[in-house]
Amino acid sequence: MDVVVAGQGYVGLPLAVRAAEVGHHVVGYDVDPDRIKRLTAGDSYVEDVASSRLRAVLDSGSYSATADAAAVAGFDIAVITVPTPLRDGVPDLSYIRSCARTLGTHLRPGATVVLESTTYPGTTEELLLPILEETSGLEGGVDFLAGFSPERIAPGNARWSFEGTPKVVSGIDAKSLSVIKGFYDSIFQTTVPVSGPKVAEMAKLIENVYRFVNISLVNELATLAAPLGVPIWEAIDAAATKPFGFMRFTPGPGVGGHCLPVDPLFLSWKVREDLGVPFRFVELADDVNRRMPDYVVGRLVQALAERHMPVKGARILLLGLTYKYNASDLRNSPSARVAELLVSLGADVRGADPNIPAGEDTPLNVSRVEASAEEVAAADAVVLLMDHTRFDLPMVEKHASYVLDCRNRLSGPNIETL
Ligand code: SAJ
Repeated sequence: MDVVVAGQGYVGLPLAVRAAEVGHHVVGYDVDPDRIKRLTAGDSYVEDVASSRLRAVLDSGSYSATADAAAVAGFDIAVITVPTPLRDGVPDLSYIRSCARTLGTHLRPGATVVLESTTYPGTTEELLLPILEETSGLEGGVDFLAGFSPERIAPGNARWSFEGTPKVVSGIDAKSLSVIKGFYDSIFQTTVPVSGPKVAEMAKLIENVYRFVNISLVNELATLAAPLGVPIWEAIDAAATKPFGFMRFTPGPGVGGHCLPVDPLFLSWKVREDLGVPFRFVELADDVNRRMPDYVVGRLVQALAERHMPVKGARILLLGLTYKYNASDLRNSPSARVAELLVSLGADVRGADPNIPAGEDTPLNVSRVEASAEEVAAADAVVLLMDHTRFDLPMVEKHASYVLDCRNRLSGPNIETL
């Protein structure tokens, strides 16, 4: 099929390249000219898409990248994979709107549009469809087809490949579902058809609300277990030996990323907006998770006080600045709030993260250092925020005078865990 994938980020690029590899003719459309320049040069900026794969589909002519909206004309199926961020707690669907208008102007009878961007239930039928109809003059379900299919990208997940992860698919009507399922059947090993877009939109949110709430549960447990004198990590590991009815989550300094702290709040916003009531689990989970950086700093101030050391002027080394294990992504990373609080308390804060390229500027107001024995030994306190494999943890144990270990990886007389 002639495919357009609108948005060539960590969701759109893997889909576009995979679709090209299985034989579709794919145009990767993105409004960012720098991205198009890199893609056209065969330089992938998405960790799960090797540049060699990108070059192969470019060379075969089955994939091309463009920022020119006119180049999307003539598509059989267009997939929207643009960001859906929160702006001050309110869903920002402006990228979906502008993309829908662009696709609508080139929509031909018989074509199909699929939304993949994570959003609240109702977006496909109440927001996307009307824009496509207004800009094309065509009627959804009659002249063109539409549906929703959530992304399940798990960056760096070695266990589940892109095409091996089951894909939920939906359509605004039976014909739409049939065509959309057929398209994804050509790419994914398993597709899961559901009765309509709202089911698919909600399924995705359930997946991430589930994680968000369960992570906040163990986070709150950690803040209660410490004063109760219960080693929470050991207790969780013991609970995790239950072979059924339990999934292990672990406490941390907070919940970062572009999925978990965002997607659940789309649902709680929609519930308040439409029903005028709170979605209490999500709002509570958000409150607990947001307070974890503050809890970490509180523990650190307490530990320094026990060592007769004011936090003002104390030299603090933060290890692990990105939001996820072995990932280079800083978005919504809890380290930013930890650093901000410590700087506001007058501490001398340094940060080390081998996953962030040396020259890359970080939004954190910390000076970037190497995780060297000298830096560890010179710190009045070390905070292990993210236990990347590239850290030499035995070295940290050996040289640190005190560590607040937020990932339960270290042991020794000067180590405290969250
Ligand atoms: N976190 C904890 N404790 C846990 C698990 C995670 O504190 O037990 C923290 C992490 O440190 C991180 C944040 O939560 O700061 C999010 O972690 P995550 O493992 O959920 O990673 P994400 O944000 O990349 O989530 C994505 C999601 N994928 C999609 O939305 C398609 C999520 O549904 C996946 O399960 C997850 O990737 C994954 O498993 O890789």
